[in-house]
Amino acid sequence: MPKRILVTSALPYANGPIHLGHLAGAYLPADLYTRFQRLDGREILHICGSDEHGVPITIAAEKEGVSPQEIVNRYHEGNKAVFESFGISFDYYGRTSSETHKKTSQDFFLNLYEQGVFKQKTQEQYYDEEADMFLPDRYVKGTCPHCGHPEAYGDQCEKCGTSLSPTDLTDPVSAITGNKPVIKETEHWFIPLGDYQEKLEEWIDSRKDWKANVVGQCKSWLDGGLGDRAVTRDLTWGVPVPLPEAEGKVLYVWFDAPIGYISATKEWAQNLGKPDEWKTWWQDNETSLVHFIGKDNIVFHCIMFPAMLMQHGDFVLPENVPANEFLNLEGRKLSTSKGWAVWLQEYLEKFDADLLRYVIGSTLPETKDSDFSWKDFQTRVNSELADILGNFVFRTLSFTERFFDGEVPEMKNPDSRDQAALAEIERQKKKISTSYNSFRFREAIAETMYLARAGNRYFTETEPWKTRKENPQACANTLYVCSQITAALSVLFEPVLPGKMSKLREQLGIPGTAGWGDVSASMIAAGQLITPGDILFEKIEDEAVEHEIEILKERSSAADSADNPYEDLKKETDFGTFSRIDLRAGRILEAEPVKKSKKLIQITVDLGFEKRTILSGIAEYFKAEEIVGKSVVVVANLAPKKMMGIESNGMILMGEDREGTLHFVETEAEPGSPVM
Ligand code: B3M
Ligand code: ZN
Repeated sequence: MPKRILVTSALPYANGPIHLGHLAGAYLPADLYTRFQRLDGREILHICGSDEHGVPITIAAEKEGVSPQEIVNRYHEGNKAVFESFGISFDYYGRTSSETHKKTSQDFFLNLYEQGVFKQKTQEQYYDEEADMFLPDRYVKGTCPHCGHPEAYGDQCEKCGTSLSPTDLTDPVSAITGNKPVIKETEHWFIPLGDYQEKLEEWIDSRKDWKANVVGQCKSWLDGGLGDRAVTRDLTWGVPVPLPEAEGKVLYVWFDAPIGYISATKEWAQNLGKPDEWKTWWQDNETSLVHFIGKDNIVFHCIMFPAMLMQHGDFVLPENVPANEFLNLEGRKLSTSKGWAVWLQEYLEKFDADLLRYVIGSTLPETKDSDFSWKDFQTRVNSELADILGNFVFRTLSFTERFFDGEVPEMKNPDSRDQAALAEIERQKKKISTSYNSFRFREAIAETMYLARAGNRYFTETEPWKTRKENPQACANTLYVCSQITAALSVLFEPVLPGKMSKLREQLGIPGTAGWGDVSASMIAAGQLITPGDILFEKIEDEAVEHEIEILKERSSAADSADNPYEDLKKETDFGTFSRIDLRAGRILEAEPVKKSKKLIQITVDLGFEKRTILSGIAEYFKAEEIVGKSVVVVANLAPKKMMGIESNGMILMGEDREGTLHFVETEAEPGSPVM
């Protein structure tokens, strides 16, 4: 057992609010683990904070037309508050725009720089001439070379998960202007990850208790061979590279963000009035460092950051990185831009935090992607929390109140059934501890609920409503045993249901400081006064969850139509009106720009039965000479119209795509053929 545990949860980008996917990936498992270890008397610190740098932030700022600072200020406070309302018990929630962080990450960079680690290289990079900037990472979009997904990002394809570099994309476009980027040279500093390949392999092989999904991803990165990775970017937002020759460059967000764990720990120590205390957590070998993250962050936490830490030398390496897979929503991939998400803030306005902690905790994507659905939410709340746990506690407390004046009765000569039920407490306690210590939180929760189930079954089988008259001591024994189980549950369920269990402990007269070590088969003394109080869990009505599903559907269809970049359909027309338009196939014979016009090209079209002069406003999209020979479709009976002193006789059909780019409507029919 390590002396102390330092838990970190991935620093969420401060570019949007927290949703269920965040919770299932990192924050809830981290909190379950932390709360369990705290209860079990371990020295533990839970660090998190906002990731306020990187392209995700600047893109969000550009979309809204505000500064990156404004974006991060808005979401930092909001996210911090919502985590707290959800009961995520961070010891400190920092932010990477802080001065401490700037200094810590610059010092880290300089340490590696002075050790001669970085390679300085000139690199060809995409550049947007109109926006006048380089296009790192997500600033470039295009087609994924692996799966053909047309909307892959310059750093990753979200469809197939492949990690990319902007120049890997086919048909790249700038995410800012939609322009085709040009290639321009720039200087950057690279960490040669290949140099750490062997050390990393050895280290990962020595991690015996890591999750299979995490080791699998690491292995596939390592098998692919590690290369140089740029740790600087041409951006104006971020931690400035602390070198005079790197004016205008910042640290790559994945270089500075993990260092954010260290800077946040420093700030925590400062606030504590013991500024050096952070060192105990980062530099003492008896610290076990555990990173909770989602699967898309594995490479950074298991390869890049460890390589940085190894090279720096002053810090502990992660003991474990129990990364989770993804949580889907109602059977579909969660997507904030498509409105397919449940925001934590909204949830908390309607339901209790503990319900969601239980439901997500019970379906965590620990080994593979899992699904959250509102129906399942309702079922688990009603038939597990209310019918099993709530019912058991209610039966125990109200029976004690009614027939034993609210006092835990004394147990005398327990029979084998009583003893077996009491024995469940120790047995489950052990099982639950093992599950928590092995990062199997679903199992921990199921084993905890098992104790409530066992309690319920025991209550039903011993029939205290009958023994009350026939055998009062047997009845007393039942209620004694049930009180012990209830008391045990009030601590064993604490990591999952902190709000409800603290209330329950009050009802039982158990001090709030009770810990894992206090859980036993004789946790609550005979004679202890208890108060039944309200039922712990109200059932959730059908309408309530149907309403949530409705909201989800509405929001996603609103996003769909906001997503539709095309004009609405024109009003219906009849066939007669349509058939009066004479469309013909034609071939472009000659084309030349119209003098003094930016837009017009004068085109001679062969219509088979005659040649026509047509003026077309396409000069901004095509060069005159490149359209000669094209087969086109012409509106052949359009009334003549004079432009720039030239008469145009007809119109050439064009398709206009979402970017406003024009494309000819082409036909293979010979010139003169009617188009219908
Ligand atoms: N902000 C990515 C994410 O939110 C990133 C995590 C940083 S952890 C150091 O998924
Ligand atoms: Zn792909």
